[in-house]
Amino acid sequence: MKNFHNASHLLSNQVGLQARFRQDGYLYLKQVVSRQKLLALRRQILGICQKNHWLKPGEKLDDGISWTTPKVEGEDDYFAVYDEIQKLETFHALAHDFSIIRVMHSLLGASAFPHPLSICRLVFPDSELWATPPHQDYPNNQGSEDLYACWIPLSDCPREQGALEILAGSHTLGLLPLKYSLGAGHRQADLGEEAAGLEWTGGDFALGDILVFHSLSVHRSQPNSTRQLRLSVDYRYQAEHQPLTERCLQPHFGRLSWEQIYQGWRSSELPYYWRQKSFEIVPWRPQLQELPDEHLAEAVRMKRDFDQQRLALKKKYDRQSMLLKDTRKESEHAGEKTRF
Ligand SMILES: O=C(O)CCC(=O)C(=O)O
Repeated sequence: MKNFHNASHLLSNQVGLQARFRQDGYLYLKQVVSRQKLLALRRQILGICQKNHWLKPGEKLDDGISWTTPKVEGEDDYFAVYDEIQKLETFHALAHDFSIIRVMHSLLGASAFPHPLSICRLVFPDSELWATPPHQDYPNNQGSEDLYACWIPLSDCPREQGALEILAGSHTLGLLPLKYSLGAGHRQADLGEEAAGLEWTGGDFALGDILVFHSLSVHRSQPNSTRQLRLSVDYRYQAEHQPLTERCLQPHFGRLSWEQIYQGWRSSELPYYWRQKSFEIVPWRPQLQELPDEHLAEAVRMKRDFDQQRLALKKKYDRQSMLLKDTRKESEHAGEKTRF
């Protein structure tokens, strides 16, 4: 696979930055966002994961070592953690960080603003069937095609931890047909002949690096083959006076209201900031997310494989927990003996 082109040297060259983005459909920018801010957010999120018994007891919180059967979007256990993350002011505030806004201003003009729909991804090891499939963002957001995502890992994120990859130049292919997939969105782009000449590009991210990409750029992630949870956030930006759909103004998954999310926030400027922006709300087009009729058999097969794999994994993780409990009991017992 080709390595990302590092466009960091173009950060103060608007014409150059725009030309690179037009050519590749993405920008890989190194050391853009404050590592301290990202680390602080990471710790808040891992604190929530720890409270919900997702992390290995006795390990450093910052390492985020996973210790439970993989959870995936849509499950109650996943949402118990995710809803708490959605309430974090720092998580939503990061979308407005000047380090990112500056890049979006260069690409989209001075009116560029983030959608309030902010996304955090919690990607477990041992869940390769659920790795993000190749897809375009446009069918999930709709509105303006000039909608650019910013993907930010909340740690160093080498390829093997499931870093995002881009099919460079795929934004020029137009909207691709869909087929079923497990993983975020349950849909993947059906990459036809036209995509055959394009190359997947990727790389190892360091904390502070970002990936910006076009709503038609095909992207995917590798499975997470480390022991750590892969934490990342993704935000989307567009210029004012462009169309957008109502769902981009709602919290991700629509489980909480903004009132619930905003409780206890310190900033008075962040809540409902988008109400000061001008844009046209356009209807959602369900046909852009439709799957071919034949997808059902494939969907059932994939889900069955996933369920079987999870059952085996549950046994593995339950055994690990038992072993850890036994070891702890033994060392407590040994401690008691030496005290007497
Ligand atoms: O983080 C991931 O694995 C998926 C991210 C993604 O698909 C996106 O940002 O659009």
